[in-house]
Amino acid sequence: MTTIEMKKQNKVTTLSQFIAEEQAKYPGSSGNLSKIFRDIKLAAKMVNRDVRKAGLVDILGAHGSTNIQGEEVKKLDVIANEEFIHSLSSGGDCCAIISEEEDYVRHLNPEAKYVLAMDPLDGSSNIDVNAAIGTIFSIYRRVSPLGSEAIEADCLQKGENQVAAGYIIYGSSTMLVYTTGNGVNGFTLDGSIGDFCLSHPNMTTPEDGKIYSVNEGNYNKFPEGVKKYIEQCKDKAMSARYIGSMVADFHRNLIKGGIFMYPSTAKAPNGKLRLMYECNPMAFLTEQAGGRATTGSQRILEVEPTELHQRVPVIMGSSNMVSELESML
Ligand code: AHM
Ligand code: MG
Repeated sequence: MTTIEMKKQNKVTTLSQFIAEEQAKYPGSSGNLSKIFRDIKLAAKMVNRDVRKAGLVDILGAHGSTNIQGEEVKKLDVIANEEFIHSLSSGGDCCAIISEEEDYVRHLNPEAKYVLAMDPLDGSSNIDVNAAIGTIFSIYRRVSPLGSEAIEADCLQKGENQVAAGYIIYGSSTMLVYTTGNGVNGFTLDGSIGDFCLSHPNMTTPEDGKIYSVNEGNYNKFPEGVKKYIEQCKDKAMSARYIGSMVADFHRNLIKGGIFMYPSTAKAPNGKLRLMYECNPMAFLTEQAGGRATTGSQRILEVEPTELHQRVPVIMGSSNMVSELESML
């Protein structure tokens, strides 16, 4: 049945309808969070359009600059960053945005009460090879008073303070998956109506899985416990699945069950992935889906951030798998 046919039978719930219904459960709600989702949705559709036509027009490849971590910035990264910032600043419901692609805090409406953290286009090494990529976002309520410029403490909050988090995966279809702390729901973009429709209600991740996702090229530099765990995965003939695009690896494991990790290595003791833009939002989603997320020694959501682009080792996914690895560290 097509979405249009389902709509005729009143079987389709769009993202906006779903959010409005959720908001109605909180009569005193200001609706600002819903408006941020409206802006995220618009930007997601614009990025989706650009990702889909990237091979046809000249927006693939390097931008010619490097971001603050010294990595090459792709053109599409820059475009996605601009599209999200434009949509969220026009909407006026964020007092600040922090982005993996930006060196500093971007101050927006001082009267607004939310801060948004994002990785506008994650997995960028996959852009040129037509593999799945994604956007990751995370929303915090500011701690400083309304009416003034956001301060560092607004932007550097523990993951457990997130009021919402989610991602958009630009894969074989485009999906937006999010949580506001009441479970996880997934919406698929139906191009024929130009809207995200509820396709994966109440997503939960299996307690156990058969997939392990890690860049095994770094194996020799992993901590001994991680090496032992990987050997055990092989002994059990589990499936190794690793695209190198966190959103895509995460999304698959969320649905099928599995463990995703980017552990510390001798060269990078804090791993590669960023706490504010990648680990915290994914950890919130993981826990909301029934899984676990840890650095190996601490729950990700309890890590006290000290800088915007901070990295942490990450192990997340099916709860029994994460606990087992943890016990080996
Ligand atoms: P990016 O934000 O520059 O795209 O880097 C993050 C990506 C993740 O999506 C992915 O899990 C990881 O880097 C892959 O790194 P590696 O190629 O070292 O395995
Ligand atoms: Mg990233």
